[in-house]
Amino acid sequence: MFMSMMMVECIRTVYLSLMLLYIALLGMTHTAHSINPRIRLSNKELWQLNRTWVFQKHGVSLQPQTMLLDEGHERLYVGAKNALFSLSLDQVNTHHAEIQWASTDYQVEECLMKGREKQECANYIKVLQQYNQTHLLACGTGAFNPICAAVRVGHTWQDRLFALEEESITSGRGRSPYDPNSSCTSALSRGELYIGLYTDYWENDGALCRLNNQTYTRTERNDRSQLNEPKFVGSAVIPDNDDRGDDKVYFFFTEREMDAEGVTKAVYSRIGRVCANDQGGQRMLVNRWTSFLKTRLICSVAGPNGIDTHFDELEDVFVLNNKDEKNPEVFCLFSTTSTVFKGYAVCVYHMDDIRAAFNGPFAFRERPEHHWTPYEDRVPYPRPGSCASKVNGGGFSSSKEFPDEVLRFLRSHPVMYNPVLPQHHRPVLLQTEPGRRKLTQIAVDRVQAQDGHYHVLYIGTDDSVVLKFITIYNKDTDTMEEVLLEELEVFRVKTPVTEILISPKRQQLYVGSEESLAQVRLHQCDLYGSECADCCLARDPYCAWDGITCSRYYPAGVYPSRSRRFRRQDVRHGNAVQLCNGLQIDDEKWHRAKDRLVYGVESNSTLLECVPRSLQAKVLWFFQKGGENHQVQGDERVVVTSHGLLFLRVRGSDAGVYVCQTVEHGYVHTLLRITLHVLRGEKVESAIHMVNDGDGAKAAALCHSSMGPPPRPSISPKSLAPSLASGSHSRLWYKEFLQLIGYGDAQKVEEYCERVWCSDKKRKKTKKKYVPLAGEKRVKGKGGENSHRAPRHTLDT
Ligand SMILES: *[C@@H]1O[C@H](CO)[C@@H](O)[C@H](O)[C@H]1NC(C)=O
Ligand SMILES: *[C@@H]1O[C@H](CO)[C@@H](O)[C@H](O)[C@H]1NC(C)=O
Ligand SMILES: *[C@@H]1O[C@H](CO)[C@@H](O)[C@H](O)[C@H]1NC(C)=O
Ligand SMILES: *[C@@H]1O[C@H](CO)[C@@H](O)[C@H](O)[C@H]1NC(C)=O
Ligand SMILES: CC(=O)N[C@H]1CO[C@H](CO)[C@@H](O)[C@@H]1O
Repeated sequence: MFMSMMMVECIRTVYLSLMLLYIALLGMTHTAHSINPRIRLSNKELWQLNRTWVFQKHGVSLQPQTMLLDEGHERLYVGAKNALFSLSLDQVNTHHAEIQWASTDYQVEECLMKGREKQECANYIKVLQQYNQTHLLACGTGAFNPICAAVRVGHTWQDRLFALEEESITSGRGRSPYDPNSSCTSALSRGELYIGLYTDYWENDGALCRLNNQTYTRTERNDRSQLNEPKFVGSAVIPDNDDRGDDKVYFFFTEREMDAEGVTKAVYSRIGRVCANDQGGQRMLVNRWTSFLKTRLICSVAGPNGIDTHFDELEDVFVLNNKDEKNPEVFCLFSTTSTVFKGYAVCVYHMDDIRAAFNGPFAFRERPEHHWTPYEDRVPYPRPGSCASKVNGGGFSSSKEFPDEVLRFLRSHPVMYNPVLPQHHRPVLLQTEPGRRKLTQIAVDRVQAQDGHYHVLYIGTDDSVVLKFITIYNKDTDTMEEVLLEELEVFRVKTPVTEILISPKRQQLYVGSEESLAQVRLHQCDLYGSECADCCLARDPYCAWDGITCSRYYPAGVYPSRSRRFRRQDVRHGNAVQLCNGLQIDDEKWHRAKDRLVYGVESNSTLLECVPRSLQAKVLWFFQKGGENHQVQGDERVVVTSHGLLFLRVRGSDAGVYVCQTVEHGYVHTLLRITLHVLRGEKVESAIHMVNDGDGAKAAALCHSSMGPPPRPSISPKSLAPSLASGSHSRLWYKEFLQLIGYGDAQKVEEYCERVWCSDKKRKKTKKKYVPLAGEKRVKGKGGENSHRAPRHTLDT
């Protein structure tokens, strides 16, 4: 009885703390960030805009596990199931080369006999590194029997080489995991492979290793204080100073913290490091790291009541290289470890802070049940974790000469006391809405804009999408602003993004998934709109208003001086009012607003469409009466929807002029003026009868006069002009009209029009290649799926 009450109490506490966590997340110091991207592009739209290319093996799932960018050879290498591909960086779907590297029948047979699934018994490439100028190193699972080989790529791209060196095939044990699904990370520097992986069949031995031709160095086997159920996420070789002997290898991983009973509990994200030249010890720690240290990576947000919410599950790492190769910026994508609540955060770490943590106090605890404290006694010399290098006095030519005392200390103190805190002590990006998509991958570009440089974050999701963000830190308020610039659906079929590589040189993104590999251009400035305000409001650091269009921004020297004078860009504030208002006077703006005529039928529903290009703009409606504008607030009869103003039952008194305005960052834009005419019910009835009775001659005449291009947007003054016989869009007029008055479903109307009015040939003539614009979406028609492709936004193009 007592026990069960305790249980209930315990569950309640857990529940309460989850609630608190959630509330804390809601009340965080981030400024309100819009959920909508400024532009959302479907996969189809990306294609129509020529912004993407896709590499796919028809009928075969690609299952890329590794991707490697080789700007020197202008190729993208992809390690897949039983195959390696070399793709053109220009256009991934052209001129590809392929190496088939399957396991032998015997190996597959053996794998199946071990009780493995057919799917697993194949050679999945898990390691792909540039070995030297002419060769790659490739390692695969080899149907649970890892193998490695050298791949010849030639000196330059002109060699057009891509071939496996058959004689170089060797065992890949310790260089590739056995299981295709196993986590694994590797880096290659000066002929040495640094790798984090599970080295054994049963996935018991997680290790960080260095391998070359002759030697290997690794973490201790079965030592949970070094690694405990690690998940390997990333790795990088980063120099400390100009002495190569001081180069460090950093590993990013998660592991479980052990409690007093040795029972594993919470997951932590870690950064671990070793000296690149660590040769292991001489008498002790033979073939073991003499320099391995690790510490915790913190990515958390402070709640209003002092309870921090931690993002402890490291999902992906991106090391953004700098001109100063010693100081790249490290971007980490985290999620929460809670199974109830999923939130995501991106934190940025500076090398100064990382080094400071490793140079700080070692962590120490008397017994496992005690708390960690900073170790305050004497630390032996040379300081444990330092490298055998000239910079460190040059007293040791190799780690084999380190005193036993140093090695013993290092083995008993592998953890640093200070964690690494992120820049600004907070995430730069936060996604806390439960039920949203999962975030899987990150890549980052550094972009120079007029008002400074920005990090553009590309984040892959589990549903085929790449999100393009910038984040802006406000020093005065100590807050972070996230701007979601674009949401790109890079794959046609919903699938998780498994890898993102970026080529700043080519301004391209290479995105991998199980099925295929997509290449996507980083920006398409003209999509933001054709006016200065559209461009400024977009706040895309790649883009600026050049006086004529929204186009690529180049920092200096590229523009002729004349056009630089007209250049407008304000990434930080998106202040279009200030930047663009001089360019068009208000009066002129008024006249630029399009006029529309819309017919409604008394007591029936009518939609006044107005969809701004920007999904972030707020739409306001005004009704003009007696020379004044009255804002339409909406009620149970008149609803302000995201597609426009919807009258559920039109009344005669609704007739008049409606103005659709958008407000974004204080910038007011009048998009449309719609004049609504309300028709009396009986008149319409007779019109329908005319159509139903099949006034063939008249209908045919209408068809012949409807050879013009499809009007856009669909409900335009012209297409709705009541002058039936003379209108150049009569057929469309009829279609719209019939739909408008709620005649059957759209499909029927379409069929009816086809049958009665138009031959196929004529219809083809009227078809024009149609490129949809951002923010454009299809809506459901009144009677089910709307089959016509009416553009649903009404900005001038
Ligand atoms: C895309 O490319 C094709 C062929 O190269 C071209 O015909 C088409 O106009 C392009 N579309 C756009 C939107 O640029
Ligand atoms: C990886 O694991 C998932 C789920 O656990 C499974 O569906 C998939 O087939 C595995 N992949 C391979 C290549 O074994
Ligand atoms: C690169 O490595 C391969 C394999 O070890 C070797 O055969 C080749 O000569 C090396 N190439 C260069 C340019 O060093
Ligand atoms: C491996 O070592 C052998 C001799 O130990 C040497 O001849 C060969 O070139 C080395 N290969 C590489 C790839 O370093
Ligand atoms: C043209 C027309 O009047 N259509 C419909 C309008 O709404 C009434 C009542 O909802 C219907 O009876 C009409 O058919």
